[in-house]
Amino acid sequence: MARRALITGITGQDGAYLAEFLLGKGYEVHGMVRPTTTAGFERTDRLRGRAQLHQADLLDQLSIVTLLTEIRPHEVYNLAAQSFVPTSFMLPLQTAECTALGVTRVLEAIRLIDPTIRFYQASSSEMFGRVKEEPQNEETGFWPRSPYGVAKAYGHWITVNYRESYNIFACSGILFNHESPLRGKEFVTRKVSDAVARIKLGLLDKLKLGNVDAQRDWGFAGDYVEAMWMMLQQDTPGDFVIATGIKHSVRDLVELAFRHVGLDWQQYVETDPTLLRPADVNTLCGDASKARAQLGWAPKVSFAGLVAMMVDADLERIARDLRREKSEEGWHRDDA
Ligand code: NDP
Ligand code: GDR
Repeated sequence: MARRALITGITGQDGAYLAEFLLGKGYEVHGMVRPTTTAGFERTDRLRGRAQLHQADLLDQLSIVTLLTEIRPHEVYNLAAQSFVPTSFMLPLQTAECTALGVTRVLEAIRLIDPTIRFYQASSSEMFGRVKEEPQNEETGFWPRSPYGVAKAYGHWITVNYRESYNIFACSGILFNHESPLRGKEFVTRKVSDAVARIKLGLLDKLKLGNVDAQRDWGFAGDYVEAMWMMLQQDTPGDFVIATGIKHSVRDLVELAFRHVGLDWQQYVETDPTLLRPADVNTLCGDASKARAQLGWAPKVSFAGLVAMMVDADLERIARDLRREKSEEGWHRDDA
């Protein structure tokens, strides 16, 4: 009998990659979708007929209980969150309700319905914030710098607490930034790849950014979802940092992305103070030695490979949309 997995946040970037990965492993995949989804179904359309989608909300305890009772999954991957850092400064309470307390709601449902369900919590390098050491590992202390980071620190510790208190197989994956062509356009890598493609195609002439000195350890989402699954296949649960161990600045990212299409970034990029955060995380770089040793996990896609993949995907998508618009215009002219 196929193993059943429930993914919260299946309409997000990681949800799409994880669903595809689990289907490839022969899982019966179920996804939780908010009736008021903001991400929409663009990413889940490709899963149609292969993954089953169900309505529920991390803000609503009974909806989660009902869902677990219906599906009775073997594994739950809690990827749902208000995940954009600037929004967390604007909506700190909504962020806490979803990104922090939402974790407890899922854990409570597991405790009530079936404590043998294996649980993965999507924790974040944003918990390290103003870093206490470099690189950061599972023992590094937290100093979150945004309501989002604070909410994720709560989610991490409640996961540890339910493991220690109730013996639930609960793992916290402390994932550093991971990106892909499916990344939301509000995040800096995709904002850059989308703008570079538009500039190259003559549809845009400026790209406005905030803190270009910020440094991040960027990896490929496809590599990172594999680590989530690996954590739940261990004999004992634990917490793992997932990262490449290499950091780059936003400036490096921009330079590389423009160079990929033969342009000089300095002619197109402007800094905009309104895009600066009340407090930012200036540098992050992860040490994934534990994951390498215990899970046998290692990233496969390099930073340069990731940037090229994202810019090429946006070039292709936008050029395709342009062709479609032109051919539709042609149809309308013929009709007139
Ligand atoms: P996305 O923002 O792409 O996806 C977040 C998902 O959460 C969406 O499907 C969204 O659905 C869903 N969601 C938001 N609010 C609720 C709610 N109240 N109830 C149910 N679902 C909700 O994030 P990613 O895929 O990039 O990340 C996945 C997880 O990993 C997140 O928890 C994120 O914080 C965390 N993380 C991500 C990292 C990264 O670099 N990508 C790094 C470390 C951690 P919709 O809005 O459509 O309802
Ligand atoms: P982050 O990702 O906050 O690290 O959170 P994001 O891509 O938003 O920012 C990374 C860094 O780039 C700087 N920056 C800009 N960021 C955005 N979004 N837009 C800009 O115009 C811009 N200019 C500079 C930011 O200041 C920041 O320093 C992501 C999310 O996926 C979280 O959910 C996840 O937990 C962490 O990664 C790990």
